[in-house]
Amino acid sequence: MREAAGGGSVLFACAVLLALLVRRTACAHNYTMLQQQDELSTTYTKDSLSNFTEFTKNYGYYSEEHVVITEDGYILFLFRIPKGKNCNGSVVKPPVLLMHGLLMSADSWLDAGPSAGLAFLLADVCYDTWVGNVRGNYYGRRHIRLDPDTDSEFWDFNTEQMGVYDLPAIIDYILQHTGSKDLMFVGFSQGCRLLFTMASETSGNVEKIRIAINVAPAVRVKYTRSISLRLLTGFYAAVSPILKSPRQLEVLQKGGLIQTVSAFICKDYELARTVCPLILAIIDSYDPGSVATDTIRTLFGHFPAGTSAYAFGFYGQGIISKKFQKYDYGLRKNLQLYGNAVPPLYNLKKSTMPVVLVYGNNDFLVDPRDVKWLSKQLPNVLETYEVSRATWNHLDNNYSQLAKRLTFPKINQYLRKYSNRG
Ligand SMILES: *[C@@H]1O[C@H](CO)[C@@H](O)[C@H](O)[C@H]1NC(C)=O
Ligand SMILES: *[C@@H]1O[C@H](CO)[C@@H](O)[C@H](O)[C@H]1NC(C)=O
Ligand SMILES: *[C@@H]1O[C@H](CO)[C@@H](O)[C@H](O)[C@H]1NC(C)=O
Ligand SMILES: CC(=O)N[C@H]1CO[C@H](CO)[C@@H](O)[C@@H]1O
Repeated sequence: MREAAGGGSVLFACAVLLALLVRRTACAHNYTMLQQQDELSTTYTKDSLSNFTEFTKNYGYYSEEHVVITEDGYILFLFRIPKGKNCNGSVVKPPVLLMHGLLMSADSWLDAGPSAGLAFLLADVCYDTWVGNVRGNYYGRRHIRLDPDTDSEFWDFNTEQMGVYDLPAIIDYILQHTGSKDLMFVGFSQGCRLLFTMASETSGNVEKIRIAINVAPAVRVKYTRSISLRLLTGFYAAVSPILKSPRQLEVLQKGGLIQTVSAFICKDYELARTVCPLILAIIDSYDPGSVATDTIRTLFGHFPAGTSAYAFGFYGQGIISKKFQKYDYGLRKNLQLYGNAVPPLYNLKKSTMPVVLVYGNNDFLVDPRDVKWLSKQLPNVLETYEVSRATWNHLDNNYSQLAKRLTFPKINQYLRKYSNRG
């Protein structure tokens, strides 16, 4: 298993070396041009250094910061764009909640900019757009009692706690604040996993979801094709029981080695155009020309956004078990907790809200076969929609310039239909 982490690091180191090489070659090739562009194209983009509210302000959008405290004491930032800059009419009801993916944050809904970032797009067609965060990323790194830098207990969570505590707290906050009795949910990847976990493990919450749109839902991950993700999450699944200190338990955080180096390399226009798509391709599959170079320069300022070793390793467990089941704590604690040696399955039949599933054929993280399986388990699926681009992959959902044409219309179609305006 040491080799597994080694594999990830070796790939990453290769990408870094390649980056430096391309940079040198490019320099030799047209030094004058680079010199002219250097000022603008090699510094960090303004957006990559911006937090959510600053980012929206960079484009003339007004947004708000809210704070949600979960039942178990985690303090999470929740953002809201109450009305987009280009919305002329009145705001559509009920509110819409966006939940980000693994190792991401609310910022991932902005990174593609106002012409492709879903938070901008939705706000511009007049949805009251709320954007959540989960415990462990840089907007969820506080607790009423625990210190993430010194208390290991802070990091003692996986996606189950995010689904059981974070998501219901966020939903209740929005409903209370707006006086609405329900909301419309749009999740990406892990965001969808939290929704189905909440439905399975809590009661009284499904009723608060008028419709749930799930883009590349990471629920069962039996067929995940990404080698690097398989290796890395498998590694964490194996070693997490022996990790102790907060420094070991917080993984891939903002300001950590991987994020800092990626952001440093990819801020450079030339490298963002040539090498950084390959870094993304190591994680996902290759879809050339889909993600704009400036988006790449920006997104590594916000990705990876950090989580706990257990939450990360939980995906590894899922890849190994090939099931959507609860966390495997090992024989002794499983018996104590579940009364069974093997963790029980999550109950997908309890997800009775209307559901739309959206997936890409070339997604190496969330495989189409797993999405089709999910579609068969759920009791109330309205549509399972394949994005009409053969090379559409996982990260395109969040970063592609083509999202406005390829996924947004489908999302908007259902949100319209289920909104009060209809
Ligand atoms: C280098 O860039 C300059 C400025 O953009 C351009 O005028 C010139 O043609 C380029 N030279 C080569 C060899 O590409
Ligand atoms: C975002 O930046 C603004 C302005 O610098 C600051 O006031 C605010 O506290 C920041 N918010 C978060 C969540 O970091
Ligand atoms: C806003 O108004 C303009 C001009 O009337 C129109 O073209 C545009 O589609 C409207 N935007 C929305 C989001 O309704
Ligand atoms: C910021 C960003 O690019 N968000 C994308 C996240 O995923 C949705 C669903 O596909 C896209 O439409 C958004 O553009």
